[in-house]
Amino acid sequence: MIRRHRDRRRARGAAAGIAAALLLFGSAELLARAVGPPAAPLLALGQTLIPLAPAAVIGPVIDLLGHNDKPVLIACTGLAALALGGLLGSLAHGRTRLAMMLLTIAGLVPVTAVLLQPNARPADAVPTLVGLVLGLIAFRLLLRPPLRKSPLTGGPAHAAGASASTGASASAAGGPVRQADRRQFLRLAGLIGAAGAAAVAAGQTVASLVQDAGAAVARLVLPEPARKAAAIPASASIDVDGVVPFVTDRTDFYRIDTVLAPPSIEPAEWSLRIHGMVDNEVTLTMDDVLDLPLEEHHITLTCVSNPVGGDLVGTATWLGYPIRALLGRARPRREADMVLSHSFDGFTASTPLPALTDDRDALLAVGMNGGPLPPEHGFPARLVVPGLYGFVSATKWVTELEVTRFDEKTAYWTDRGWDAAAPILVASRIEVPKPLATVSAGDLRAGGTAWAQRSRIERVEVRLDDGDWTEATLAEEVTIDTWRQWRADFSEVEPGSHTLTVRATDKDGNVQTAKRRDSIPNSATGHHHIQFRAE
Ligand SMILES: Nc1nc2c(c(=O)[nH]1)N[C@H]1C(S)=C(S)[C@@H](COP(=O)(O)O)O[C@H]1N2
Ligand SMILES: [Mo]
Repeated sequence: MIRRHRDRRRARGAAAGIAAALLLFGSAELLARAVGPPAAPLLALGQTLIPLAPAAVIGPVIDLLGHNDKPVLIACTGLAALALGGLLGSLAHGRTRLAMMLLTIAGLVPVTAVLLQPNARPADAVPTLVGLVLGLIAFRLLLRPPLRKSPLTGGPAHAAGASASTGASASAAGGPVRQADRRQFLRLAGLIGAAGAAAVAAGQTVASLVQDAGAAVARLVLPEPARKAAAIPASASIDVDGVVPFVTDRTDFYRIDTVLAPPSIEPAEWSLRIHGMVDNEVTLTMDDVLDLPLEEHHITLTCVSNPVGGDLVGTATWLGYPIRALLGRARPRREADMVLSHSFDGFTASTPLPALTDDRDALLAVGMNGGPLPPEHGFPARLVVPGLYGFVSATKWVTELEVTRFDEKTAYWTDRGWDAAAPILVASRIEVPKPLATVSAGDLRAGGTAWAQRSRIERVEVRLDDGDWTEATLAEEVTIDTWRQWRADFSEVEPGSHTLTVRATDKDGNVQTAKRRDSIPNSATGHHHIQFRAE
């Protein structure tokens, strides 16, 4: 009996704890919309966890979840918070005050996470604090002692004839009262929980609307380029249905970064400071940048985490100013060998100084495919450096270029086990047919993309099953820094299962290796192959 009684109180405590947590996050997320994005506690909690993730789990998580890693992280954080609320609530059974204390301590964790955000102000803690107070009040109300308990206090419960019931006999004698009491509890808990859940949902919806820095993006008017990129010839696209477009649409461009929501930065408040081992520190505002003679360049950007055959690669027409010229103004000292670029969100990348001062088109970019940068691709300004993976070069929301040395400073990913020196390796992938597709037997036309920025694609070869490597037809090359499309025709493909494999060779004669390795520390290798059926 006592045991059942305790179990019930535990369950009740757990439900109250979950409802309190829902209310905390729901009301705080909603209030955060009025205060600003850094104030949102779920985002802040998730964001605080990201840099703590051990290198060994980051690669597999990216492989497994790809673009879904962010929503999954937020959802897991939310569920963990609810579970903790339930656990602490269940400890209450009778000791409500202890549970309240533990819940308060737990509730201060998201408050701290909010305050740890790179651009948080004290006011950003207010929504979560308000949510915490509301959650605690709800918890207290839900675990209020039952109405009937003691006959001495009198009250409505006695009508049901439970006046003699105390202690162990309570559950036997107090049926209808207890049921009424439980119904009342469930109703209240349900109400609070539903209100919290609704608030979270509303908060997320509003968030996606408000946080879209769309308005600021639309207001930024870019100047005509002083030097336009040559138009992309039709012959740069191979004639195969299903091969991705040569220029990647802004909305299709892969996104990799460590922020759960892109920061919204007003161009008027943005500046870039070039400092460190320089003779002349330089600071530029957005107006300064827009007054410079900007250049347009087609550049293919790639992520070191791209799995073999993966889609963490894209080509855009970037508008910006050569970093070489900016560094020329700042005059790096002779002993410097690296530029540590800093982002508004705290991310850093270490780029070898020569890659930013040689003749390649390394850009401080403000435009992408004819418009400003989208918020998730670095609005209002980012770096784009041909020939280097994004993690050592392509800092989005860039705010500082710190001229320094590799033996003095390290960057976000190099601190987590990736190599500091990471030139892009020659790579190729099959885009048509799709993996596991069914095609007609007989003639087969395959197609895809290959890249070897800074070197050029010299040759692409394709192999059907265990056959010989056959040379693919290459589309026209646009620049040394863009990918290249290919096509290969096969005839008399027999009905049944087949494997298609691709490999590329760059202008320096480097043949893409068949040796499989992981993306950490400096990119995955191996040939991309797919399976398909002919019928
Ligand atoms: N601020 C910031 N910039 C960043 C990153 C980041 O996590 N934070 N990721 C880098 C990595 S690993 C890559 S591959 C490119 C991806 O750029 P994209 O998201 O525009 O495709 O951005 C780079 N710039
Ligand atoms: Mo990356």
